[in-house]
Amino acid sequence: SVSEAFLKELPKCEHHLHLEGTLEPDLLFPLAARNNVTLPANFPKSVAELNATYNSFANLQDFLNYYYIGTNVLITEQDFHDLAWAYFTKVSSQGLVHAEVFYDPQSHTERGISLETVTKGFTRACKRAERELGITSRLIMCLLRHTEPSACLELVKAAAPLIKDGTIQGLGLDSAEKPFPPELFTECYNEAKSLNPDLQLTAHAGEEGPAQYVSNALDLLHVTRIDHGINSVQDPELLQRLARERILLTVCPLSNVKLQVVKAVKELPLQQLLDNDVPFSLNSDDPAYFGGYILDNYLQVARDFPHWDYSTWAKIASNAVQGSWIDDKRKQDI
Ligand code: ES4
Ligand code: ZN
Repeated sequence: SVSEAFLKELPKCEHHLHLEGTLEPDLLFPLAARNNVTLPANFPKSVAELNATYNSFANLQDFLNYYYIGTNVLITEQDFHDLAWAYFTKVSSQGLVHAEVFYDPQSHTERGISLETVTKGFTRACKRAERELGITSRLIMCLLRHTEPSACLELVKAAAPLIKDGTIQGLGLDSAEKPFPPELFTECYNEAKSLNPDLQLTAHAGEEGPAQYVSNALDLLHVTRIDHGINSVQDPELLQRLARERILLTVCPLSNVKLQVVKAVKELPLQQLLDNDVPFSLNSDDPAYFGGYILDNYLQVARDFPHWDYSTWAKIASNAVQGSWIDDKRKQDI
């Protein structure tokens, strides 16, 4: 087993982090008050009550119901900046050097908050993180798969200027996985990629959904990365393909336990991925909801896979760097 100090110092990259999922309960209530946002009558009334609620999600949908209520307290550009900045300052002390972060524009535009307001706030925090903390980042816009594909296509079209000018550097697909398979969004992905060939593509697949969703995301959306992807182990041929094509799986250990995808981190097929040479990174998903940021995820995996030595951890960290959407110079520097 390796030391906590080693894991803390290990240069880490985050590839699966929903910025809206960094909204801590102790920021949610003050923001609701400041912005005059009325929370639902049956919503927990205190930070303690909310934390207790967050400790017992039944599944992905149960979590998402709270997550979307939480997003409603974010209103101004400053709110979005402050949220992301709080995240960057927190993980700066956990050895994080690079973050590729998701956001869900539709959860804001449907409330009358403009795409520009949200994107400007988050982008300002990303630039500040590079300047003041040395953390590089990429901004990934996600489509909400529980909404109509036509609504997602509208978002892509509205985001065209931001995709063309590189403000948005990646496209993702999130929210309730089943019964919304990747192929519903083929046109959205094609359209987005046609706006800027440098746009990077990823999609949530194989968290609650089957290995077939992973294959379809690769074949039909042409993604080069898979978020979660752990159900890929149901299909040995898919595992070989992931290894051959160097498709990174962005695994989220604490999330998988909190959403009852697995009973414990030690049940995750991480050894199987290593044995098959499938690259994966360890990530926090929605840290304010799942009880841990990037280092907490590394530490829990180390506790549940105590036989992994320094070279195994160096391999995991190196795969995370290699799978990042950064140029070779930045990879070297990390
Ligand atoms: C998410 Cl864990 C997870 N899965 C799918 N969509 C999401 N949005 C925020 N967290
Ligand atoms: Zn996610």
